[in-house]
Amino acid sequence: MILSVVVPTFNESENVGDLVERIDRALSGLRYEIIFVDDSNDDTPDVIEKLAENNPAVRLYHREKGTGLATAVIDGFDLAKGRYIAVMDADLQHPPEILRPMLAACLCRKCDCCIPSRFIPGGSDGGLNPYRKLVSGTARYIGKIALSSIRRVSDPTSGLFMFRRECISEADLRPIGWKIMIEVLAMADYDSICEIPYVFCEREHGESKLSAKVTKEYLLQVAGLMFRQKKHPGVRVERLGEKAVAKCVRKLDSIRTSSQR
Ligand SMILES: Nc1nc2c(ncn2[C@@H]2O[C@H](COP(=O)(O)OP(=O)(O)OP(=O)(O)O)[C@@H](O)[C@H]2O)c(=O)[nH]1
Ligand SMILES: [Mg+2]
Repeated sequence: MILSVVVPTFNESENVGDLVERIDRALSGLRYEIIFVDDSNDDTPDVIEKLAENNPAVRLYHREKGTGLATAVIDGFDLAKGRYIAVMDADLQHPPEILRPMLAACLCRKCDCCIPSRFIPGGSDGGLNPYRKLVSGTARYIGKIALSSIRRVSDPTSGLFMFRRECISEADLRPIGWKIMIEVLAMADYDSICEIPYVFCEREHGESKLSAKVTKEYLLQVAGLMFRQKKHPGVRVERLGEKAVAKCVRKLDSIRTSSQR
């Protein structure tokens, strides 16, 4: 299996159907799985179970006593079987169509990680209001000052990223905070990262789970990582434009087509 998509869910019943349909279309022809790690107290697990009945790629891990987003994502990592693991929110703010370009960029440029970015040409964070932009910009700024391992990446604090599963086989990932990507960037083993542009969308259904507690946990996480982070000397960071990404996708598609002949 080439890819595991880990999706943490908390009361996202209105979004998971569209999400699965769009991921299925985006990854057509590839062997992948979608792992929902769910802490919901509404009918989301029932909706996911129905989706799983019709789609063998869908897996559900429902936790009766949910312990939050961070532990959910790390549980998803433990369950993942793919050569690559992607993490994506369920609320469609991360367009599922970006998964194929992410995988194509990793394979074509031989990169350990792919981090889609709102802040490089072709990207946009139009899905956030001005207040949220300010909060999220400040959080990013603090993180980049404190942690050398995330400084080289333009968008290290979203919940959208992909990496080779082996990169975390020995990583000491601690489930604190909301921003698992910074934990992975600080603690995993990797040599290369590629960034590709993407457009962050607005949440249309369901409610945001963001709270003041999240900000406090983020600051605690950053403080802890200042002491724990690994040194990553000589990491190669490649920034791909839209044309380069399209070329990688064509390459992936052509390899797939010829291997099917
Ligand atoms: N398993 C699990 N998932 C969670 C939990 N809290 C949030 N999530 C999921 O994590 C993802 C991100 O949560 P959001 O509320 O969208 O947070 P956000 O994207 O930072 O905030 P918005 O921009 O306001 O949507 C979504 O898929 C949520 O369903 C939790 O306690 N457990
Ligand atoms: Mg969201």
